[in-house]
Amino acid sequence: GIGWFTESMKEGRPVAVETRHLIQVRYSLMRTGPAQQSTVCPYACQRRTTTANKNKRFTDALEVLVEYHELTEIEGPRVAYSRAASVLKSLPWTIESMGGTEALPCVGEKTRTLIQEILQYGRSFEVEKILADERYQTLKLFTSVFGVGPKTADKWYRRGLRSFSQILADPDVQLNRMQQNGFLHYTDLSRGLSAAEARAVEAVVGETVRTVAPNARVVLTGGFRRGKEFGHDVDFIVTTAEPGRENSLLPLIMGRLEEQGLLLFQAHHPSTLALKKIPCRRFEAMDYYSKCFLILKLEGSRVQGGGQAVPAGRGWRAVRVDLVAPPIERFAFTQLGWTGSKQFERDLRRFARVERNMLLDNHALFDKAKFLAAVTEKDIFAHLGLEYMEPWQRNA
Ligand code: DCT
Ligand code: MG
Repeated sequence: GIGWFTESMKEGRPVAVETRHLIQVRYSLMRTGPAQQSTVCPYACQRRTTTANKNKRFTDALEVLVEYHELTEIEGPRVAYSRAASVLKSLPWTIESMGGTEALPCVGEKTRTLIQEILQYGRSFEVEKILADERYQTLKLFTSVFGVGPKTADKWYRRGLRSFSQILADPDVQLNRMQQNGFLHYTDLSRGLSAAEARAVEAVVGETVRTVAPNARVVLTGGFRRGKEFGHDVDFIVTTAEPGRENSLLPLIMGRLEEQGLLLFQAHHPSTLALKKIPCRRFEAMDYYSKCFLILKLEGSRVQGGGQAVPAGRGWRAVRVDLVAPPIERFAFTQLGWTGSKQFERDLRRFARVERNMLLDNHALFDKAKFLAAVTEKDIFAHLGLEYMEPWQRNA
């Protein structure tokens, strides 16, 4: 995947090293089978999870349950099903019978029933019930709009709204700027992005940063760094070695994108780092760095094989891009936090807290009151006493 490739390019490591690693992974896959099921580790940050999911038929079903509980904001089952899905994604074999599933960590009775149903009937009745549920379908539709979260979606649902046209026709619905742009660019943004499109965005953002801040560093993060083939946005970290300068980077970059006519939407959140107490204990809480959520115009000519990548006759498509600009001494924590996956991050923090009595977030790692500094992600894994995981092994 792109993340894997660009990683080795950026860090100047020969690709051969990565290949050797891959062979090692393959070798361990050959040796590991159902007999070793009991050795599956309970935390996602202890398991190597690539994008090659061998249990997709089960994890797709579990993800419907995760999404349903996310949309209806029911925390317990959401956490339980996310953990179960993540364990199944990490397995180097495909589950073909119930034997051994009771030994898997985080796989409880409900998940086992679901696996059994899928093995026996090819589908899960609970999942089918949810997929047919009007509330689920509506909340899923509404939250697919950029700027609309579960709370707003539920408010609209409770007002009796069921479609985009009803929302847009309702005089009492006030859309904020983000939501207006979400509707405006809905078709493009709901299509998701390919790795080729992400690479094109990386080139555009890279050129822009080099123009306005030649000493700044910009690196790809998020799902595409993990080697995903599709994503909903492209995430980048921008930083500079000049102290305090990171706060002026994003306005400069947005200004240059605007000049080029590429900026369709921007929401900038200046840093609140100086005001806040870190670490923050809630994962879902945003970090305090300067960040911006953008919609950019991506020209088809910039995309390799661009012909099919953009809508016919238009020559460009809208893409979602996030930029975050931490101070340089926080770079490693930001990179580890923003690379994801979300489940990997949740388990990293939980592992730090429960197993090591430490506190980890996107800003820092604390052992009691002591801040543990890190220059690279490897330093953070080492502080936690965890084996290093490459970004492409973090698809938990
Ligand atoms: N993240 C975080 N704090 C949040 C939300 C997300 O630290 N409040 C991290 C976790 C993943 C990473 O940022 C990127 O988030 P997304 O772009 O939402 O996820 P992704 O893995 O890149 O997947 P996709 O963009 O394809 O949905
Ligand atoms: Mg992303």
